[in-house]
Amino acid sequence: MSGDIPDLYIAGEWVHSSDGGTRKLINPADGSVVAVVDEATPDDAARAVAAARATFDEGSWPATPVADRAAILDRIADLLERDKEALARIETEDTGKTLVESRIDIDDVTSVFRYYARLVAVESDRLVDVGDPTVISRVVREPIGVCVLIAPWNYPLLQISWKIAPALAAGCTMVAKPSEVTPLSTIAFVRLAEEAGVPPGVLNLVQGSGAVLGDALTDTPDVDLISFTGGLATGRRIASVAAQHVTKCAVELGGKNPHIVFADAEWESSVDQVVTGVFLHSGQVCSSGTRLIVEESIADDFVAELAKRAAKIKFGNGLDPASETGPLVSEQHREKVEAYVALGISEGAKLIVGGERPTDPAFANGSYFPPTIFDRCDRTMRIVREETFGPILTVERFSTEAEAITLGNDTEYGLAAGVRTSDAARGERVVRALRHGTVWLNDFGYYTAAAEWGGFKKSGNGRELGPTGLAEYQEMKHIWHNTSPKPAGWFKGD
Ligand code: TXE
Repeated sequence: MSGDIPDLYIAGEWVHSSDGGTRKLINPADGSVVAVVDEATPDDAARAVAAARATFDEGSWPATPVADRAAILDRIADLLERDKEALARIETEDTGKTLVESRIDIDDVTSVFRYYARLVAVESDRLVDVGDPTVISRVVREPIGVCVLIAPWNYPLLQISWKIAPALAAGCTMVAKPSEVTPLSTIAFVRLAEEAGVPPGVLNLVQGSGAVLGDALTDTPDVDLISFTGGLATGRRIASVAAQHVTKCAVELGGKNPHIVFADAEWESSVDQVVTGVFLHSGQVCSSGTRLIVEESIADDFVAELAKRAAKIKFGNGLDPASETGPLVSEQHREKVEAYVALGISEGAKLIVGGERPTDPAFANGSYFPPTIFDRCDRTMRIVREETFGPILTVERFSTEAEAITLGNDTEYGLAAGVRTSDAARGERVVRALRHGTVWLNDFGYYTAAAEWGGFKKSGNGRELGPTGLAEYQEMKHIWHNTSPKPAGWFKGD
């Protein structure tokens, strides 16, 4: 990772970029250079796809006994535990998130490998009774083939592990492409996977600009599945390229997530979780609770309390244990967030806290932006409709349950939502009425490897995690075995 050690992994070999290209990675906490990594060319990407194809078609991985594949996943999990501190530090320096968050991420990554090691080992074929005792009919699962796995910058190792773990468990081969902004933890991970015994050609790695490498990775008949997490515009483009080859394409495209608070909700946990739900990782979370929808009768007091707490959040270098949240991922991203703040003001939303980059010289070299709250918002505003991916909370108010549901569903996205009420029956009604892939009732932000994750509407299609997250990487094959063949008797031949 210094320019001397190669960072691309193709057909079991660590190699430099074929044109010698590199990229400098910047620590968003202080503007320092964290590393210089190889930047793949389209040719490198095409070679990686070819390696994955040849390994799938000619190699032994797809037919490797499930128990052996599961053992490799478990070994990867062991190595993740061994290297947790080093990986967490890499993640913090690359993304800016606090070390505490990075450690949680690495634990979650480990749990995903453990989960799929267990799940794949207990999966069984399905026998189907066709009503003829001479026929054995069964549905078996087979690996889908060559997978291209494209991840974003906000949870780099976590999000690519939701793809790599089930793909390996299923017996697929793959090309992983982390975000060019934060590839370091994925490079370190692939070295662990190699050490754990993943055979050459099964897991290939290229990094670099998606715009440059995209076509080589996606516009090809050699790929059987593309799994993408990132922005809506990129997801649309990849899905349309995939459609030309009828390549299966699973996309997770973010959200604009409502957090609905009824007047009877428990006060302390509601205030605390609304703040955490939107300002954790400086709002750079696809399931961030960025739209507060609060009952009119408590709205003034509730928002005043949120503003007080938001103003006290300590942001700073993620390596400093005193920091509660880190900088935004890059200067470019900070400019995007600032543009949304300006837009909110011009749309007539009432800025009540934050909104301006810090003037303290201690933050001069980093991409810091404070927790920001806009009150008096309505759903016609772009600040309420678009994913800002920054520490911005918008506040809308409602008077009836029906209105809360209408507001909560009035978004083109549908990834996640929160509902807070002490009335269990109402909670269940509202949860069922919301069209979002995950809904938390009196909680926010939690997930587990064993439960599906993904979105309704423009938040994407397909699911990661849980049994469905493994099924995405499998084809179902129906085998009809007649143990006592006889003529069909359809055509008489006379
Ligand atoms: O995402 P991109 P960006 C949202 C968030 C953010 C916006 C853009 O609102 O501001 O998306 O972020 C690769 N073919 N989310 O620019 O461009 C790219 O290299 C193939 C939501 O980072 O979508 C990277 O690896 N790949 C989100 C990945 O796609 C291409 C998390 C994501 O990049 C490509 C992050 C192409 N043509 C941002 N173009 C979430 N859903 O969690 C780019 N890429």
